[in-house]
Amino acid sequence: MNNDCKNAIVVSLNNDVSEIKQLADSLDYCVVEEFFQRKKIPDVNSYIGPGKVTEIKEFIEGFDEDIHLVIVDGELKPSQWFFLEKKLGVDVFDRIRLILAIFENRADRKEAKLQVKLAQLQYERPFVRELIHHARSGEHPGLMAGGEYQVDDYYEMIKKQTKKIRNNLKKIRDERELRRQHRHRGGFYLVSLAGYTNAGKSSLLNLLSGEKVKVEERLFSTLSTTTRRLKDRNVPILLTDTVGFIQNLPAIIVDAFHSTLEEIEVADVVLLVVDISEEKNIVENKLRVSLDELVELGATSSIVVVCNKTDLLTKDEIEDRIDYLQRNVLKDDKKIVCISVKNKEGIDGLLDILYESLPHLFRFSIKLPVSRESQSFISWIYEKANVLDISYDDFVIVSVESDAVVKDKIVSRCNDLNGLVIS
Ligand SMILES: Nc1nc2c(ncn2[C@@H]2O[C@H](COP(=O)(O)OP(=O)(O)OP(=O)(O)O)[C@@H](O)[C@H]2O)c(=O)[nH]1
Ligand SMILES: [Mg+2]
Repeated sequence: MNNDCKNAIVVSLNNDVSEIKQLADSLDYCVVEEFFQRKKIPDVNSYIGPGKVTEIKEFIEGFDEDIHLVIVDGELKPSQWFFLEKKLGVDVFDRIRLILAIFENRADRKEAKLQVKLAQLQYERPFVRELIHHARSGEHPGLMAGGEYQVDDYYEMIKKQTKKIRNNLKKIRDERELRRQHRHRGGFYLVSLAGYTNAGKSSLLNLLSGEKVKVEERLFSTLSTTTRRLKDRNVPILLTDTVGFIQNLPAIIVDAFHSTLEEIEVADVVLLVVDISEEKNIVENKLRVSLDELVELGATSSIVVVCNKTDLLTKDEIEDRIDYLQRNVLKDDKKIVCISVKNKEGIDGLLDILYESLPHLFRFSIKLPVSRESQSFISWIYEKANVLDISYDDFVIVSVESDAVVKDKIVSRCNDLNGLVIS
């Protein structure tokens, strides 16, 4: 056991606590005991039921070390959270509070810090309301055991801070949008790495770009997007690493991280990275969660499913899993490729599929009369397409690279202006 870790207890209404334990571990908590409550519907007052509360309280009192945290694998209502903390006398986190604490711990850059803060404020609002209620009835002196603020003031402060953070994030988001447009116009294809946390997205970014983004066994190592140019081959591609998905990713996190996740929405191709080495049903579940998340985010571009960590399986196991995923989850309408970032296997195959999946670009030239209308049309072309060359003489000749939709628009407007498409 890791001596630096703090002791925690997990309580769950499901049988499978592996993910919540991994989340606890990511925050340096050692789970010293697991409690299961076989209830279909959570108890109104305590979520886990009064008998389980007593059982846990007795365990905490009888344990020869301090228990620092009780983690409830579910979503607590503020009243249930208040009830449990009061009864058990230790901090109680539900799944969202735990994920938020991990995000807080990982946030490195300014944007990620603001995004986490925003999600925390959103999360805390109903809890503060609960505390106000108890403070008014004399049951609770201050807030979150701190008591520095009067609860009413704190509630007001949350509202003000939320507004300020939203404004700051909007500025960062606008800058990101400008940068993205600039890159697209510069002729770069945008490719995003998406997928469940710990699948190997950052490892793949590092391998494909020669970068050294942080790679860890722990969940949610990446909270800030990193964009790097893909090395090898001549196609200009920018790869973006993104925040990992998790089952029931709290809506407040999706909301707060919207601008970062937008990188997935606007990508020309999404590489959906999957850890194929886990148990078959876990791989299936995580793939489903990830695909649903992509639909939620409105990622309509082509998706390539990249099954990573093949080094941990035999050839037969890999074939069996791919066959299973194709038949049960993907239904043959998605491209799939197997790789091992660790052993650098399958990377050429991945790049081939990636290049095939990029939206096809057309190169052509148009000849326009010199006029004010042509000038404003050329400005429009600069905004929508990649201008490769432009020359002025008796006519203006513009060489352009664009996708099919923009090409159709350019040709049609060129004809309206009595111009010519020359190649
Ligand atoms: N065996 C094996 N391990 C791998 C491979 N690729 C990545 N890993 C390991 O998987 C773990 C997670 O890798 P990351 O690249 O941090 O995963 P991620 O998807 O970026 O994770 P988050 O940022 O947390 O969402 C690390 O311990 C990596 O060393 C692989 O091909 N084989
Ligand atoms: Mg990562």
